[in-house]
Amino acid sequence: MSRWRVEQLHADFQLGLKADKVLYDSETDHQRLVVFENRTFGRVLTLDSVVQTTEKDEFIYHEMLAHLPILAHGAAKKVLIVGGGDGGMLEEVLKHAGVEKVTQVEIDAGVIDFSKQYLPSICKQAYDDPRLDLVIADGADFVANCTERYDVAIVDSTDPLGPGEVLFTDTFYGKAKTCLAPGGILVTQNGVPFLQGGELTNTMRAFKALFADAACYLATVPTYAGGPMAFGWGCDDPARRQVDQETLERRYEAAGIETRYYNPAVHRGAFALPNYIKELIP
Ligand code: AG3
Repeated sequence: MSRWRVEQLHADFQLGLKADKVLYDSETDHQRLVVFENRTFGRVLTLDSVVQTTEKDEFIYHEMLAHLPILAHGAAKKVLIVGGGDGGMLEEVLKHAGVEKVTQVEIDAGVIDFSKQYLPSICKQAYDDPRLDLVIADGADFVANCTERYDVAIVDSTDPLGPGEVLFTDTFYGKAKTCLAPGGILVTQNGVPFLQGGELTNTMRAFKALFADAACYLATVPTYAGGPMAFGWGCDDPARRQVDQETLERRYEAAGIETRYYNPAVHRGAFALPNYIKELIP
């Protein structure tokens, strides 16, 4: 028998997904983890009743947070992922042969073990890749003590509730910046601005104080309902955001990756912001 699962994220707005079959429902040390099957979206992962990813639309979010900064950088060898236990981000990042090392810092080992078993179509064989250095730790502690320098750092977090909250603070962003190599790029998940405008405002205020170039870009992910999702962009080299389409096309071709959302025209266009979102940026 199918039942509706309702996301409990916004005070005035709910997302309901039919659960044709619940495959898993349990508490880890950090959060409640559920996976259910939905006819349209495939397997759906929720943490504390908030949709994190689904088999059918995960490509949009993961491609836009992985390929966009890596191709904008042009020579990324070391990548840091904070969060992302489902492995979808890792899998996209590892598609780049030029990436020599990926450090992934995930607070919840339970999500990783679980994803290997229940979401293999999302993480594929990513966790077996020898380029991966997997660290089970709090992302905030990790960036505060990190001695390596990364070309691209991706914050693939939950929303700022529960374990993900610290990943939205000015302190965290400041420490994350210290993990970047010169000209390195920091990208972050910043929620759906129509419903979570304060999140974007706060992050953009922090980024403007920290980086020579602070911006955000957008992508529409069906199960992150309420309009496009915003991703933060911070970099001390403003040229990285201005790379022209022809150069991006060349890099994309050379990378030899297949994508279903990302392409260089979408990359450039993603930085065009509607006025209601511009107004949220200090
Ligand atoms: N993390 C971002 C989920 C955000 C959902 N929030 C929302 N709808 N505002 C996804 C993790 C996937 N690796």
